[in-house]
Amino acid sequence: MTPFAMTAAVDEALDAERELVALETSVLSHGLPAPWNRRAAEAMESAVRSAGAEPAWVWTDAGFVRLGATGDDLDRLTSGGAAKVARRDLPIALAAGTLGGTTVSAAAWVAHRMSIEVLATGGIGGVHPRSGDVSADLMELSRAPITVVCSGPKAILDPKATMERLEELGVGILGFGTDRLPFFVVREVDLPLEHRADDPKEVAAAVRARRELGVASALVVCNPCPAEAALPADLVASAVRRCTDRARGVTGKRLTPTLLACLAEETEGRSLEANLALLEGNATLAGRIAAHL
Ligand code: PSU
Ligand code: MN
Repeated sequence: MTPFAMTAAVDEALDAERELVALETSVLSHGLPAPWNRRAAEAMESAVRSAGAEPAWVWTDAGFVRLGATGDDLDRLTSGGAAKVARRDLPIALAAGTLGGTTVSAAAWVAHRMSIEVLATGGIGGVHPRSGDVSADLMELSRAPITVVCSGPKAILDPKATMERLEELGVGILGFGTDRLPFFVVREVDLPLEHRADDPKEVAAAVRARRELGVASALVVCNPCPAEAALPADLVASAVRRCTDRARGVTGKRLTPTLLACLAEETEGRSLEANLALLEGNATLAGRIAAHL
């Protein structure tokens, strides 16, 4: 029996070879509080569909890796009871029947396994300042030949150290409409990007070239947070400094969700507005790239 279970919509899209966009679900289960997570889910789904592709939420439940989610499924994923499932946790979560939200590392692995080429998220994981914590997203991006549309690394991370790791791991980076690194809720920071695309078609061409070459690492498309929702870099930097202090002693999987919750508190909810806006923007761009493949 296959360990994958899909909704009818995802099944039909796969059968008809219609383009799909994989969506990680740990942003729903751990990255955003209610009701923001449910709103993000709806906004991302309609964004992918409007762009001409089918959304495929990646999650685990009752012994299956699930692709696609109904409204009831999304209610369960956003109501606080789900585990955070990284790639290494997938077999264990399956065996235990865990309800789980997948991180980028797990969703990237599943997307590649199911031949889905594009994945959308908010911000990828990376190198945390001081604690020595490094997200499993980075290693997985080095061996999942997919395209991840994000707004750069999450603003709770060390952007420079994260970019150095991505270079070492051979992960391709494309700025979308920018020459500088998008930094999650901050539109961009002063780190130059070598490569830029201004049109989904250009990204699709790079995806096809990667496919033809058989290069095994991911292409990360860094799409800046919409200007009207983005936060000033200095405001976020000082909030993150306070949060990093407040989160001292928090380890493992809880670190990123703890820092994101703290960032929301320290910015009086503005980081949530920005997170929602960039998730929607990334889902749209992912759908448009997929539609060009
Ligand atoms: N993007 C968001 N919010 C999130 C995440 C991404 O806007 O919460 C999630 C992704 O699932 C990413 C995870 O893979 O955070 C990183 O967690 P960690 O640092 O523990 O690897
Ligand atoms: Mn970690």
